[in-house]
Order: sequence, then C-alpha cells, then structure tokens
Amino acid sequence: MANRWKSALTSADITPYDAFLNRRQMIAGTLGFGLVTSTGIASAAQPEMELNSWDDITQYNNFYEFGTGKEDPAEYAGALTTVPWGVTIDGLVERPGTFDFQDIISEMTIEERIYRFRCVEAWSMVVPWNGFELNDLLELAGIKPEAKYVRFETLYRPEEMVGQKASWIDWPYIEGLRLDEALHPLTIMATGIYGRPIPKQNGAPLRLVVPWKYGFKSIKSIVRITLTDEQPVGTWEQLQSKEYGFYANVNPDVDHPRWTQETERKIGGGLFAKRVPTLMFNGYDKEVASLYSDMDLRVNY
Ligand SMILES: Nc1nc2c(c(=O)[nH]1)N[C@H]1C(S)=C(S)[C@@H](COP(=O)(O)O)O[C@H]1N2
Ligand SMILES: [Mo]
Repeated sequence: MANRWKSALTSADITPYDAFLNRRQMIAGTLGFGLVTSTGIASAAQPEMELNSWDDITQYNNFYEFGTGKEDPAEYAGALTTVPWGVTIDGLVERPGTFDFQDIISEMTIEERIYRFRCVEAWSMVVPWNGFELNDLLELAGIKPEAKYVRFETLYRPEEMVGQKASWIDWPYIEGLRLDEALHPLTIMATGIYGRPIPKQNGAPLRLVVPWKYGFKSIKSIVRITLTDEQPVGTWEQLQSKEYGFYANVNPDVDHPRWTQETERKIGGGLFAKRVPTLMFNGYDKEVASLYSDMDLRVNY
C-alpha cells in the first residue's frame, strides 16, 4: 500500500462540483457503496480532460461476449448473472483459492480514479472509475517470488453471453500483464463508475483498468487471476499478433498496420468534432515510462 497514486484530477474539475458531490453522497447513502473520495488538488486539471457522460460510457462499448456492435453490450448484457460471483486466484501464489466478490471488496479500499481510456480503434473517453488497486488484491493472495506475469480470464457462459456463440474467438477472453505492470499503482480493478456499481456492459462485477494501454488489455467480468512465470497470450494477440501485441501501450509513434495511432476521436464530441492528438502512454508517461526504459517500443508494441 506504499506508493499509492493520487490523481491530480478530481470530479470537481470537470463536472459542476455541487451536482456531482450531491449525487455522490446520495448514491453512497442509498446503496451503501463504500466510497473513499480522492482528495487531489483541483487546479491541476488539463483543460481538455472532460468527463464523458454516463450514457457515453454505458452505451458505446466493446464486449464481444455480447456481440461485436458498439450497442450490443448495452442491449444484451442484462442477461448476465453477476450474483454470486467467484474469482479464483491461483498459480504462483501463497494462498490460492476462489473468493466471493463481496468478500473481496470488503477487504479492499474503494476509491475514485478518473482516467483517460483509449481504444486501439482510435476512439477515447474519460471515465470516473471506482475501484481498488490490483496490487492490494495480489498482496492478499501472496505473490511467490517466481511469478513474472499475471493472466486474467473472463467468464465463459454462452447461455448468458450471446456473443460467445461466435466461434472465431477462442473463448474465454484472456489478457495478461507483466508483474510490474500489474503491481503499478495506476492499475486498478474497477467495481464502479460515477459512484454506482459497474454496469454489466462495462464488465460487472469487476474488470481490469490499465489506463496507459489500449482498451483491449482492460479485460472485463474477471473470474480467474493466475500468477505465472510464462508470458500470457491474450485473445487479440492470439487472433492477430501483428496488429495487437502483448504490451499494447498507447503510443502515437507506432501506428496500427491499418490506421494511424497519432490522433483519436473523443466519444461524445459530436459527428464533426476534430480528432485530438494521442498522448504517449495515454498521458501517463511520467508514471510509467520507466517500466519500459530498456525496451524498443516498436518491437514490443
Ligand atoms: N472480456 C472482454 N473484455 C474486454 C473486451 C471484450 O470484448 N471482452 N473488449 C475490450 C476492449 S477492445 C475495450 S476498448 C474495452 C471497452 O471497455 P468499455 O466498454 O467499458 O469502454 O474493454 C475491453 N475488455
Ligand atoms: Mo478496444
């Protein structure tokens, strides 16, 4: 828990302060949602950092378990049963086991994290997540010294996930991180958005968020976390490794083979909004560049 990252941004920077605060108190009260608000300094916001609306965030999604269209997840994810929800933590850990989601969050400190979110398809949003640092969860399980990577697995339940009938993806959806990336204080497990429990289309009840990487790394509806000494092969890397690498760090200097990554389209800006420049490591270069100082990012894309 040392080295805890504090956002320079708070919701006060980007939404009318009283409205957001009132709603947040109301939500915390009615749902008994354990919110610990961040106490960052208001003036450090970047002017272009504008929070996306609840509707933007919950109605324009990628979640291929429910179909490939951007509106499919909002339409079909309601069928997913998320209570009870077990998460298995296994592999190179001292205390492997399957834990109930409720038991996990009762051990964790839920805080707000406002992050840029950049899909490899070159669209972006700004999302006020609620969640906990992944390192706190891994600490609970006890990481064995041989562990080098973390592998994540999404639920496989085709009766409820209509998109899993498609056979061109080898389900379940898999992703992976290097251990130091997984332990980085920016890396969170999100359990909420705007102070409400995370909607099913966004990856209920818990999903990964790695803000300096392309969105496909941020795997949803996780049921298994495995510590391993082998680099995991993610679903997109397995499908097309020339286009989707293991690292998938947001990088305006390394284009996707079929489109530029220099700029992005902000969701919610309207049809005629100008594209904006994409930032190195999605704007988190100060925090994460040192993880890759000895790597050629063109080779390790
Ligand atoms: N299990 C699973 N996780 C997933 C995906 C998916 O299809 N299945 N899509 C990824 C992609 S490509 C993106 S951009 C983000 C989208 O997250 P959002 O819908 O909450 O914006 O989820 C990622 N996590
Ligand atoms: Mo994506």
